[in-house]
Amino acid sequence: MKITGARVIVCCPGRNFVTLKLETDQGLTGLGDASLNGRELAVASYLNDHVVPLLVGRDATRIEDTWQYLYRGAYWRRGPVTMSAIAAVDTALWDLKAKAAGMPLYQLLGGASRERVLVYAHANGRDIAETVDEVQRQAALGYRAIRAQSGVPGLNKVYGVATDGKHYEPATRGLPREEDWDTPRYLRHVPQLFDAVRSAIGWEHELLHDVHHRLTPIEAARLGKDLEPYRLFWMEDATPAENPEAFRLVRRHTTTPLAVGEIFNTVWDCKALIEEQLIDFIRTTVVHAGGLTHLRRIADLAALYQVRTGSHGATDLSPVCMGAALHFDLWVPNFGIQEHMPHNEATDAVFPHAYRFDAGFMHPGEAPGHGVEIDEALAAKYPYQRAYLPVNRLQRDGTLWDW
Ligand code: EZ4
Ligand code: CO
Repeated sequence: MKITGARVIVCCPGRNFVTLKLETDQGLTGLGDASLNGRELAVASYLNDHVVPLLVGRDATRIEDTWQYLYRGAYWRRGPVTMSAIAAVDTALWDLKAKAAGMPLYQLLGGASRERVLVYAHANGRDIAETVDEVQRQAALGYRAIRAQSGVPGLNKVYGVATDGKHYEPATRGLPREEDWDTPRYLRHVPQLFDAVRSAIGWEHELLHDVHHRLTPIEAARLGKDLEPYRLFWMEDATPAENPEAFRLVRRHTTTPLAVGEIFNTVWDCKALIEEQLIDFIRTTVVHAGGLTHLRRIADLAALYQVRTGSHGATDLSPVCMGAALHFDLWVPNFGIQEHMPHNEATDAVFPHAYRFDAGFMHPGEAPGHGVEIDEALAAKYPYQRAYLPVNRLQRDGTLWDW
């Protein structure tokens, strides 16, 4: 099976998605997600200008060799743009191979390790009362695991909290929005939030929280300790992870489980954190960590240290990524949980898919391949719109902070 064509499709059914479509001499097509929030066109160019010319004429069945060719063969390694582009090719090749075999992709990975995939929902509100209501609403929808985020008194815009009282979507059209931040206010507030949530919902549901890289290691240690009574499933991105040693300090002080990795691109970003057992969940995802071929390598390293997977699954990863991720999740032996934010109706219409939600769990479906397609005519009705993620500044003096 030879690759005869490769096309990059950029569309914006509410937010921007970059999709790679491979065509073959057998008439089969394969899809891969290449979306990188706020830097979409860089990946589209990397693919169009540098990768597509390498693909045409290649043997589509040589997934591993193509991965190595694009990674080692580029000389320039790693980074989110490179690894998202490689991921798109890799995902499309797995899709093709599974379609050629007439099997759902999870069968090629080794078959199902479980019946269904545990997912967690997002609940957010402008204050604690609103968040508690939203947690209860998500529980009523059937979710067993729920991430809770709330506005912080005295701060205008906080990560994870919708401004319109609906779904949280961080990217905004035009130039980046500015948010403000104050660590002492946040640290006082979050334990109160989880106290209220546990009082309202009890102990049957798993609860999660995303710190979104805002704390220093000792502050993260403090928050982890303060949250111990509420038995979180995880505390996410408690401190930036460029310096993995920072997590030693957090780990030394708290038994709250730690999750990291949604912005990691390769196993090298994870290596020290996993080998030193500084984290409990690795959040690398198909699109930003080099595709299924590389994600599998990360998961296998993690398994040696009882670190489980918890892949990123925000709405800025397209349904193509979600479909591929669910096949991975159904197979991967050391599965932990999968993030799930439902896409809007327009996105679901552009990307028809076989995956489904039922009572707190998802399943990738039995369609051959990863089970996600693109309606190109519909996608063409939603052209690219410039959009950025927000930036964050300290309320006190305007210093640029981690968003
Ligand atoms: O900020 O996907 O856990 N989920 C997250 C997301 C990320 C966005 C960035 O594009 O942290 O909301
Ligand atoms: Co996150």
